[in-house]
Amino acid sequence: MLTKKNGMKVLLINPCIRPNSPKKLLNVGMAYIATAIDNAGFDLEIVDVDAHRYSNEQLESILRTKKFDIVGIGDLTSHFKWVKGISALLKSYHPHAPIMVGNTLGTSIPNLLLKKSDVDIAVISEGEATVIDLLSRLQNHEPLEGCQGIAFKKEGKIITTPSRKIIPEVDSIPFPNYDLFEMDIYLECSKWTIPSPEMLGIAFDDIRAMPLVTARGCPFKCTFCFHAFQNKKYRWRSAENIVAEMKLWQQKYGANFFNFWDELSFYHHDQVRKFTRLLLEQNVNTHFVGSCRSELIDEENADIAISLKKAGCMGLSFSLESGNPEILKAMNKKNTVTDFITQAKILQEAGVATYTAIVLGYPQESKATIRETFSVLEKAKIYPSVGYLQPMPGTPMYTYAHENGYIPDEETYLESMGDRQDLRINLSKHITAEEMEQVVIEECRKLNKVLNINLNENELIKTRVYRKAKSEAFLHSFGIAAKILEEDTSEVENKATANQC
Ligand code: B12
Ligand code: SF4
Repeated sequence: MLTKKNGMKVLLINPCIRPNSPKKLLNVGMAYIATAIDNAGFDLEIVDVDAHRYSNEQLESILRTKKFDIVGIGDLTSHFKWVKGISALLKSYHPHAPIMVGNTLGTSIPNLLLKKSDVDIAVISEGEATVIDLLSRLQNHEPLEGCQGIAFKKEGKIITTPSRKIIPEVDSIPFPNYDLFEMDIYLECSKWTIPSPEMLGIAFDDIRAMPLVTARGCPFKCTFCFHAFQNKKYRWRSAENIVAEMKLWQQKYGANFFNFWDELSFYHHDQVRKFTRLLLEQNVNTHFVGSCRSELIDEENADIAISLKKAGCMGLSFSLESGNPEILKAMNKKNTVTDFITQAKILQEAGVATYTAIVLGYPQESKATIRETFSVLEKAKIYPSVGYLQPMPGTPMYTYAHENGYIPDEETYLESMGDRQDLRINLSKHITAEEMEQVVIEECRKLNKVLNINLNENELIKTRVYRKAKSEAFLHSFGIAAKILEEDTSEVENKATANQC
């Protein structure tokens, strides 16, 4: 019999984004939604494909017999194909249960998603309040037209309701209730999520890392970037609220490392100063990595780098994207190469690791601009996460690619999306795809040598954490990583791919 706390049973399906990865990453966005649903008293069940790595056949047999009144599917835009398949399957077995999808897919292409799949309701942008409003209306048989922040199918038409205001005070959002997920599985794999485990001074197998979202959105509008809080005000949590969450996970799950999964963790000097001061005052004694922009730290406020280090910051990521000023302008990045190099130097001197990403393949890209980007990386002494421009729906670069004939059919393109480390569309007006890939690999090879990173040929682009596992010393100190070496090459390749964000 169906147990109903509040008259409705909600099923959430957490997809697996990278099936070959040893990493199993808690779905924080879904955790916030699940927490809101559970707190509102609805009966909730989560089918966690990522945690269990269910095959499509296993998932089908699980879903066939499940009982629920509404189902929500987790996603990224690059998961369109999968969401389409799962929604068709759900409809075939449960034709009367509405299917909802949120996150970047629901936010960036609500209409296309509703037209081209069996999804019934797209939840747009911030999900907590919208989902509860939606569930209450479904439960009380009230019209969905009154629910702000959704698009839904009705009698063959798509109805989009007015957008919902964002939660003004992010500190008021309850911490995610991770007990709704199988934490043993996630904590066991969490060691794979550390960018530089050798810096920690903790044995690899003892690492218990947790994700934490300290801010929502980003005040910038780079032309290639889309996130679910696009065009919404940038909001960051108070230092007190973040530290309280860190301490809770230390106590509850033995967390000794925090990955800040933000668009932008540190924007203002005061924000960083308050946070680092509080961590030290309260003796939190932990490690974390976060993100910032290249202009956060310069010679005049280099003290920030030192206090970050003292407070347990192991690394900061700040994206260069391109070393060419014209391309940076086209990206609307509002960054300078000089700031990037200065900040890298200051952080490195303070003992904070520096990570960056590059986006190659804008229309202005040429062999010379690619070389320019790599020469900046060499000066900054950072080996990047290399990626190609993968136009994301909802961005100016997607509109450009669509309008200029690079995306003749949107559905086909959406189905082809995946890791940005693979070049799918070449927008460059100056070089062919083959030329671009060739110069990129040559430049990666050179940088690998100059920075003495020791990456294998097959890891030059699909690298990140795994590249650290290549040094003998690293392998000896960290048991599990060593096992990878004994595995066959295809497995090694998968793991390298898996570690690329
Ligand atoms: C963790 C993460 C990942 C993890 C995902 C793990 C997981 N299971 O969640 C991994 C490493 C796998 C990943 C991969 C990629 N990622 Co990523 N990732 C993130 C990151 C850093 C954090 C996500 C998060 O926790 N957000 C915080 C929560 C609170 O926000 P949220 O997820 O948006 O959730 C809210 C709403 O969206 C909504 N919601 C969320 N889920 C659901 C579900 C339902 C049912 C409903 C109704 C509502 C709802 O409610 C939530 C609360 O308000 C974000 C950046 C960011 N800060 O969002 C990028 C981000 C999501 N990733 C991004 C990108 C580009 C990628 C890659 C394509 C990059 C690459 N290397 O190729 C790959 C995908 C590759 C592939 N093969 O498909 C983009 C989004 C692109 C897009 N349009 O989908 C982001 C926004 C970063 C950016 N600014 O570029 N990523
Ligand atoms: S790329 Fe970074 S700085 Fe630019 S809009 Fe996206 S999150 Fe903000």
